[in-house]
Amino acid sequence: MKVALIRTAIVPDKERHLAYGSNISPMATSVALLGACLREKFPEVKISILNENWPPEKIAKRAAKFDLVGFSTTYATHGPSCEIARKINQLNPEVGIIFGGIDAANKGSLILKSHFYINYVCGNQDNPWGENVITTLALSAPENVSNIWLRKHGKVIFTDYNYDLGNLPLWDFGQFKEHDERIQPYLKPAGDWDLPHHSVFSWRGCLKSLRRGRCAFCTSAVDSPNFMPPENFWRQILHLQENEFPGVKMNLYLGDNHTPPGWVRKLAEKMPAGINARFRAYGWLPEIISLNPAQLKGFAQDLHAMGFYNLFYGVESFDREVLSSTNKDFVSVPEMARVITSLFNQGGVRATIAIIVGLPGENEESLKTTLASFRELFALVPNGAIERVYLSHLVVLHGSAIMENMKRNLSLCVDYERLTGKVFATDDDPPVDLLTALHLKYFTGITPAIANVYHDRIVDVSLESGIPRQQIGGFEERHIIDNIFSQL
Ligand code: B12
Ligand code: SF4
Repeated sequence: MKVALIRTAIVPDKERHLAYGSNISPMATSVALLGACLREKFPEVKISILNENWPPEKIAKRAAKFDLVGFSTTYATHGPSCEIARKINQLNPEVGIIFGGIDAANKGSLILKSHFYINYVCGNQDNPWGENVITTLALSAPENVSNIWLRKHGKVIFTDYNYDLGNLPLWDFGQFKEHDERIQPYLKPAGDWDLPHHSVFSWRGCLKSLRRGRCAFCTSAVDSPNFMPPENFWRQILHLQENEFPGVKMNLYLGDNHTPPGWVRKLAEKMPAGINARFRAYGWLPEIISLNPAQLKGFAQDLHAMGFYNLFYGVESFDREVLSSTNKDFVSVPEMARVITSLFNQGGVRATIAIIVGLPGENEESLKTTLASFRELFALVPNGAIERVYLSHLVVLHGSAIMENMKRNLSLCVDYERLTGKVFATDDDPPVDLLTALHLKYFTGITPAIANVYHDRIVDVSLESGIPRQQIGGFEERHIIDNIFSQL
């Protein structure tokens, strides 16, 4: 058995700013981990992680020589992944092809119904996880594999799931093609935001979603929390240090949906000697503001002790009504400023502020509120406490409540069909710019022109406040395409 894995690359787009000095993706943890799971269970299986930066034809040609090919995708790489998968199938119809990752997990059934050359999709919204899937699929009959979508007697079905994070093997990037070349830029000193970091994780789930429900744009809350034993987390960090970054201070991205203070305490207690790493991570503001000053100080000290230098806050909007229609809690600017200042002064932890333009209910007034509050926030916190702005326009994703609301709007569906010739409800690869425009038309009071003006103003406030341009960016940090909207 020979297995190839690939994390498909996004198509380069000069307009899109990701908030780093480079838009090149580092080697991806999803496929590194899946490769390690295969290696641990079946040392005899030949595993290769293909280089996503090769031309699609080369990827397809190489992949066609394997028995099983696993694609790790996001919404931005679904289309190109399907295209490569189709070519692989043309070259060798015997290859089994599986799609995985949160985007695929949110539309497993649609993918199999739309693309005959894709055989399986891993996971669903609650359990997108692939460790068991890839290992069992590599060596057993698909019907015995849990947590996948597959075709049976002409029907698409889903099998069930169970997994414990305590069982993970140690992983690294050793199975990636052109490994040495790809790791090279990370082996010399670089600024904190020059290169996108390699990611690690310590738990799965989202407490915000459990306690208050999902944010309306979310596709990746994963309801059941599953924590890694803290000792295992640190063992993994030491493993990366010894195998990938010897003698180098690692700059890592803790990809956990957020980092609860109680969990930070547990990680800090178990941190071993000899860790040479810095981390950025996500924070959930409504939880952090509920800490009293002594607890906040303890949180800042724990973060500092572990080398956490930046917390990312999904603020998204400063307007109460927009937040409420997005199912997010309102946090006042002074409260936000208090937390950011205290973590900065007591632990040297800086902040990333995320803002999304064009959420449900957005209008010019709400954008004015966001802009004014954002400016006020900068005025209230010490210089340097905010070091990055993650600005995006709304991207409507499969699996989100926003997408479901849009599917229920008949006029919107008619517009969609008129412009694409496809049925919205069954399209696994809807054009993101069209969805953004349709959402603006039916669920907000703004046009792309207004959204783009406020986008530019938010960039300007950030620049005036001392944030370098390369530290301003986001999911789709670019102007919304106006001409689609004018056809609606
Ligand atoms: C770290 C990270 C990044 C880093 C990537 C660093 C790296 N190369 O590793 C950077 C900053 C570069 C990045 C960039 C982007 N990212 Co990102 N990123 C994340 C983040 C925070 C963690 C991902 C991670 O490493 N998790 C740990 C691994 C082990 O888990 P995993 O990826 O989920 O994989 C597991 C399962 O999903 C499954 N699985 C995954 N792939 C496969 C494949 C197969 C075959 C199988 C069987 C299973 C399987 O098995 C794995 C193990 O259980 C997630 C949010 C999150 N918390 O998940 C967003 C996230 C994945 N990113 C997202 C997006 C959209 C992007 C961008 C497209 C943004 C943009 N517009 O440009 C780019 C695209 C990059 C690309 N090449 O595709 C979205 C995807 C949303 C969606 N529905 O598609 C997420 C979910 C954020 C969000 N909340 O919306 N990202
Ligand atoms: S967007 Fe983030 S905080 Fe909101 S439900 Fe999803 S994972 Fe949780």
